[in-house]
Amino acid sequence: MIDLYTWTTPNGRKVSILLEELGVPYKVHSIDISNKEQFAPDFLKISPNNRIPAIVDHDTGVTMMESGSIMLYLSEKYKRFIPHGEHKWEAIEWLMWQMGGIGPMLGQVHHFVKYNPGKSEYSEERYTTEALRLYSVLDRKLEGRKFVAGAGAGEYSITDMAIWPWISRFDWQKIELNQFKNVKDWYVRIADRPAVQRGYQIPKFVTEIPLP
Ligand SMILES: N[C@@H](CCC(=O)N[C@@H](CS)C(=O)NCC(=O)O)C(=O)O
Repeated sequence: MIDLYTWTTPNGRKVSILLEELGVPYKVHSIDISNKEQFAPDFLKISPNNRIPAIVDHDTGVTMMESGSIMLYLSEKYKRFIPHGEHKWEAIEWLMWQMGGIGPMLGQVHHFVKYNPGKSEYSEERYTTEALRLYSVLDRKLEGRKFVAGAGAGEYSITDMAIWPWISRFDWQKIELNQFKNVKDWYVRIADRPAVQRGYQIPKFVTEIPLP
């Protein structure tokens, strides 16, 4: 059994979507980051960086923070949702792109554009420009493909699951998704998956999945 410590955010949803796709039993623990629960001493023992998501895998004794690492761990444990051979590295390459680019940069867009508009014109412009650049990169990668990494037109993998929850906040980012046709088609394709719809509502319902 796996304990999942999470909240209703893109990084949290990455892992709940993967656990739903895997169909393995897990127990959800809500860490309300708006209530500073991520700073509780007991949570610090599980997630030394005071951030969600984190897991405790009681089958193996592994305790882990960092969503990218958790996704690699689970995909290796269950031998699913990671392409084989050379495409494994393509999947990891684009997973790292999400971890280093999409996550931190779109997180800043949420901070300045959604929650603090007017406080720093420079920051709003800088992170919006960066968001548009990252959406363009993803749009080019998805040209002629169904999924980000993998053989042929791509295989649905942890890489898609890591990027998708950040794109699901396109309205927060004031991104016109129709401007990025390949991203939009990919986004809707993944939004259609029952496991994604379940994982999106962990640890609780906030809204339906936004659709363009
Ligand atoms: N690189 C980390 C980032 C985790 C992260 O930033 N989590 C946010 C929610 S999406 C959080 O816990 N924020 C709490 C805080 O800022 O205090 C990961 O991918 O797991």
